[in-house]
Amino acid sequence: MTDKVYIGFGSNLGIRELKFEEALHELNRAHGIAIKTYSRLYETDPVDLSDDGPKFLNAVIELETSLSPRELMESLKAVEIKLGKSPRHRSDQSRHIDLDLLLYGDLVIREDNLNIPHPRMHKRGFVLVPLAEIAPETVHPVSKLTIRELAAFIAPEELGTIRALGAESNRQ
Ligand code: PH2
Ligand code: MG
Ligand code: MG
Repeated sequence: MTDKVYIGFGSNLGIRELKFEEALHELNRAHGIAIKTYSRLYETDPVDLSDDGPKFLNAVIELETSLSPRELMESLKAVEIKLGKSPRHRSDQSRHIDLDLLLYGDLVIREDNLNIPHPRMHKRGFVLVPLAEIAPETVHPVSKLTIRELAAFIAPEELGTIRALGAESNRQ
């Protein structure tokens, strides 16, 4: 097993909590993957969707893996397909399941079909908030900032739309 790897989970169609359970189950079963921990689920407003879809549940999962980055990507794609994602799915459409490879240790890979760190992760509250819950001191290998530091740049208006499931509502 190698470096720590972080995977972003997202779902805004169907029974979203169930998809998360299924994703954890399938990842644990997959060859060369061991789940170490995962964040709570957060309900978030859709960002940059073209279809005006419902709210997402997002979470981040920490893995250890003996797979190469490319092998891991293939394995994530296979789990997405198994859990109902169309192979023709576009990233601006609502989905039952999305599993994004966010960080693979401190590797930086910029190739046609393989981009690590995930090229938009450092700007997205729905990634940084759950990631900061489980890995606040992890350093983003391009910006060299910690996840906690990156999360501090998220605008308060956006942070206000990100709510951990099971969290007490704010009583004033
Ligand atoms: N994923 C996207 C686009 N927009 N918005 C939220 N809230 N959560 C996501 O996971 C998400 C998104 C592309 O993968
Ligand atoms: Mg995504
Ligand atoms: Mg994706």
